[in-house]
Amino acid sequence: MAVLTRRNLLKASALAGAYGAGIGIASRFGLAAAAPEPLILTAQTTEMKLTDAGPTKNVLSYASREMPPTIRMKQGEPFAAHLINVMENEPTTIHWHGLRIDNRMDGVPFLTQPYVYTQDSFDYSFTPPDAGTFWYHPHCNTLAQMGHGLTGMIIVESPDDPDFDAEVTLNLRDWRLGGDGQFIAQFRPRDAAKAGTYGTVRTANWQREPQYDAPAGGLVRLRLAITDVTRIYSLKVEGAEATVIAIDGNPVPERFPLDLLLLGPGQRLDLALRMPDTEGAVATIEDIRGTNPTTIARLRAVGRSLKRDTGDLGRLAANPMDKADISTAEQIPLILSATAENGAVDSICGSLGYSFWAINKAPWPGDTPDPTAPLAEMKLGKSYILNVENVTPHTHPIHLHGMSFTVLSSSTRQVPPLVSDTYLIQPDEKVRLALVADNPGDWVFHCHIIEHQKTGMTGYFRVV
Ligand SMILES: [Cu+2]
Repeated sequence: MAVLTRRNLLKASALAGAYGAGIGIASRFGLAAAAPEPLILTAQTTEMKLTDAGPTKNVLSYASREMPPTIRMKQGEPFAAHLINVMENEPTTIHWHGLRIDNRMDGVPFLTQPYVYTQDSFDYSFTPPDAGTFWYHPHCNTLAQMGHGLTGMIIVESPDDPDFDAEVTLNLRDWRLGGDGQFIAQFRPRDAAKAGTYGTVRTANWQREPQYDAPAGGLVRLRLAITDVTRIYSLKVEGAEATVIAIDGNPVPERFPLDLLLLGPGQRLDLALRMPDTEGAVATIEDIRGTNPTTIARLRAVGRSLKRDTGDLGRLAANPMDKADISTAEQIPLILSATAENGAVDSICGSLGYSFWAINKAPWPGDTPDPTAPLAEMKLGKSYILNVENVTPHTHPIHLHGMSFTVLSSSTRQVPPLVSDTYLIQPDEKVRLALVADNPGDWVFHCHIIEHQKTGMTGYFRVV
């Protein structure tokens, strides 16, 4: 848990003044629009039955004895949330993962806002420019707070969304629990220096292998988010035809049948699932990565077949985004490496106490008022190509805040031109990601395996 000192508190309140004065950026994403009634999100300690061993204590959520709510927003319409922090000795923030919103709403302590201390609150208000499947989580003491429960899903609706017969949302995550159902140490340093520390109990929507009913022969929009701090999934559906329609909130250029798709922490997947015709038939969603294939959830066909056809589904509209000008784009090299240099700096937002990773040889010292210099300064409106190279023997879901990129090419495989905020980069892979620097502010770029993020694999871009 974060260590609070008087000195840190004073620093934070001084910063609060600086942020309160405003950065003076009028966002084209419509921060000035009238804010609606805010959704109240109360970060709190609760308990929850996650295993057969009885209720797990010290679970964190934004609701009592429930998982964080799935938040529904409308594309292009203002949204507001009032975060109240009643967790004990836990400063927090909310980051809206994948939403290209005003920098002051991005939820990164010190960089974009002061942290929200216990008994304090913060008002978030923004207009989501993109439709799709997104999620939200704290960006302060992230491993502990996300590990204990603070990960929720966001659905941004578009009036142009095609018609489905049902929608199922799955928040996929693990828990580090002992045999008594209580939390054990959130990480092991030797694992943080490798793939990360895995949970012991796997859940979908905080349940083990939940089953949902859906109309037989109907089309289900299945929205998945990997909100775990560590686990990479290889997804497969048995017993139903599953078509990939969107990845990371953005429609895929061409739909394709789901077959062993790898998705890392932070990533989302939208599937069009055509349910079996026979009442009672079950479709199974599985993770087949590693040696033990696991059932994630099941969908059971109910009623007489609707006899729908996936081919009848209208297309998802592309999200509004400027296309990068490749001919004039400036190249930014970004090398993801392991490093043992530099110690971790103690931080009010939690430090794991180790430095194992770096971007361009600079390990992030932690969420502090004095982070390292930006990885690069970008000019507002200009095009850039991020040349990301993974020289580690591990896979990293590298995530950019505030802006979407388009995948141009990979050194190791054929990649479709996906629009995304997260790229799962394999060992020895080089990938080119193109973007227009269209959103001013300081935007974090980090690995979403939270132990990697918190032990060095973090940096930021400054767009001015
Ligand atoms: Cu990583």
